[in-house]
Amino acid sequence: MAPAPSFSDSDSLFNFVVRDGNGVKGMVDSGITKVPQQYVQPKEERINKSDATLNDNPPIDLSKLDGPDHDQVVEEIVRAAENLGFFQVVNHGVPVELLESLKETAHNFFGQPPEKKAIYHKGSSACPSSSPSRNPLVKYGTSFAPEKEKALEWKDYVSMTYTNDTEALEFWPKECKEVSLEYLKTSIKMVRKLVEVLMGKLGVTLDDAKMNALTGLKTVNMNYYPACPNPELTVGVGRHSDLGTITVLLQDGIGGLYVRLEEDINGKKKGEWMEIPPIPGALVINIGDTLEILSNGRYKSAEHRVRTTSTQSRVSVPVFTIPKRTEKIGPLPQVVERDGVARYREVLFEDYLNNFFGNAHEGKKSLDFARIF
Ligand SMILES: O=C(O)CCC(=O)C(=O)O
Ligand SMILES: [Fe+2]
Repeated sequence: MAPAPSFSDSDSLFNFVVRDGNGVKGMVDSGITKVPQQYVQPKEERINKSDATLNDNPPIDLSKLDGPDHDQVVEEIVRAAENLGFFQVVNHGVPVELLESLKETAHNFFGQPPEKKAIYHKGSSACPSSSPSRNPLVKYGTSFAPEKEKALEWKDYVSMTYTNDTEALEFWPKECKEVSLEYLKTSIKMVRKLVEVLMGKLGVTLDDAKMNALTGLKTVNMNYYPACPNPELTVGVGRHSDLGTITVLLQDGIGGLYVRLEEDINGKKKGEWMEIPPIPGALVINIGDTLEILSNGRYKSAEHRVRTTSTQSRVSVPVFTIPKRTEKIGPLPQVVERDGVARYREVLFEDYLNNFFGNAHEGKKSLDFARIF
């Protein structure tokens, strides 16, 4: 790995952090005392803690789906998906001890020397994109779309795609493969239940093949947000919605995840930001663009973002469930018939995916790709 450059010019910083795979973590460890210009967000994107309210909705107890309160829990899930697109769940079937191991594992993974992580970084000198040994299922990186962004995001990540258990255990980093796989498998069970509930409310029953098509691409990410010398100038993740069907998110106890209200709800105004507070043992669920499109806009893909902190490094571990690339996604016919109008066109999911990853984060603009104006 190259020695830490002075960061006196923007190319040397970009090369060090992005190209050579040192990440934000490597830059922080090199001893910077203030945030480099490339990370300074335009004023309108900075996060002011005092501008947000707290989302104090209690978490939804998913074990009650199997008991006499089933209908009430279904209502809670549906209402949250329609209003905010974000909610928290407990008794979700993912062992609580596993959640603790995942957070610890994420810290350990990112705490490794850069050269251990850079082998998973496409195009770095440690792993040229032409290399035949390049790992097909794992990607380590920093920010979201560094080549396209006006300001970089203060985040490193490792992304692990699931094909089957054997390949996960063969290709995923040995430091995190076991816990990540167990997390993915237990989370997917919950996702299926949630999708069933949400589709059921739309009058749609999905057979196994359709459920697999809508959740066929599964990824576990570990996000690492190093402590930041100027949190008021940066973002951990900029405003975006997730592209898939449902995201399951484990956040640690630090906080800093915000969701934007798309409509006035319970005395709170459209456009306001709400913090989703950490709740020990709970998981955060959010609706992605795919479910918004399928439901013809009834379920909200929530715009969200993450702040950084000056004192501690934050980790989060999302599981993304995403349609298969070959799937065509559009509003479900039953819903369009009822609504009398289709608000989105049908798109090949591969095209949606390429558009999503080909652009910097910009709120819910990703949905414009499918929106009928
Ligand atoms: O770190 C978080 O809390 C959220 C991360 C996120 O939004 C994402 O990875 O898509
Ligand atoms: Fe997200």
